[in-house]
Amino acid sequence: MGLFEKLKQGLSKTRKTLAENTAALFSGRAIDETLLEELEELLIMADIGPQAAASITGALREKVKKGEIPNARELKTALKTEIKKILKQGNNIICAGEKPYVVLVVGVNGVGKTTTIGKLARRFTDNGFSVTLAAGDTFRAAAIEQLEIWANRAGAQIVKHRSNADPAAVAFDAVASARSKNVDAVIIDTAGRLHTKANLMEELKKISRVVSREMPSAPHEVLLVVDATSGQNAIHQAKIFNEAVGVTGIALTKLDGTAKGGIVLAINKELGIPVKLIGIGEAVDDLQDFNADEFVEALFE
Ligand SMILES: Nc1nc2c(ncn2[C@@H]2O[C@H](COP(=O)(O)OP(=O)(O)OP(=O)(O)O)[C@@H](O)[C@H]2O)c(=O)[nH]1
Ligand SMILES: [Mg+2]
Repeated sequence: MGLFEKLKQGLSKTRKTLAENTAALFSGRAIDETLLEELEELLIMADIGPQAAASITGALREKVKKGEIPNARELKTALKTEIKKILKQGNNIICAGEKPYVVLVVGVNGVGKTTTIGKLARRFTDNGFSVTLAAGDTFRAAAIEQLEIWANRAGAQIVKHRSNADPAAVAFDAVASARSKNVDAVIIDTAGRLHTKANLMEELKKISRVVSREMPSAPHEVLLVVDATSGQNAIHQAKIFNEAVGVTGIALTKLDGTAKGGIVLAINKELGIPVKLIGIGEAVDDLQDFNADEFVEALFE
């Protein structure tokens, strides 16, 4: 299966709601205010968020007024164009610059941080880069074991301490070890934490601080992992993690399990943080770079 087919399959639930409902909406009806209102509702149901939905339908309304959208087919094209305008294309995550390239991975419980790290590590090693994983989730012994399994799968090294150790110390050691061995990338796993727990957010700040003590330019990427099925709560999470550690990109996971993949737009519109990676399954190759054009095409095809 090609990558685009895989993306389409992963997005099938969102696609079903969006494509089928818009098809029904667009077929043979006059493009009037009622239709635009129904469209706005439909976009909100796909979790595109009220702000993005209003801005999209607002832009379409203007075009309709100017006579630029003569028929339903043109409306679909115009809708895709407006969605693409909202989606920010971030840079892809690649190992570049001073070694090692340090990625700090954060997020609430169970969103897919460790899985995403495993997939990303594998992608790096497949491209010929060496990788060190930092077992910064010291909260549970099982978390360290889970990361070890992914390290083996990806051909990456792992730096770990015993459970309950200070995660900042693990991260520091991983970066120091990678520097001394000239390793290309370090990916730091962290324990899932509720964004509402201030002390746990402080712990994240400390990890970031300690890493930059060892390497001033690091972390080069702070990746917030967000579960696409969490809906509008994702916006709230992103806001608070961003305030704490300065999120540079979002990995949106479990897009294969939700009918509400529109959350990508809400995140872009309301926070301006680019979605860089998307997870469309549990397997090692179910990770893709986010590509705005492809994403929109896959949603409506
Ligand atoms: N369907 C699907 N499942 C995923 C995806 N990414 C992760 N998962 C699953 O989500 C579950 C949790 O994944 P983890 O990687 O352990 O999540 P985590 O954020 O590290 O969890 P904690 O460390 O406990 O906070 C696992 O069963 C994964 O297989 C995805 O893109 N699609
Ligand atoms: Mg984990």
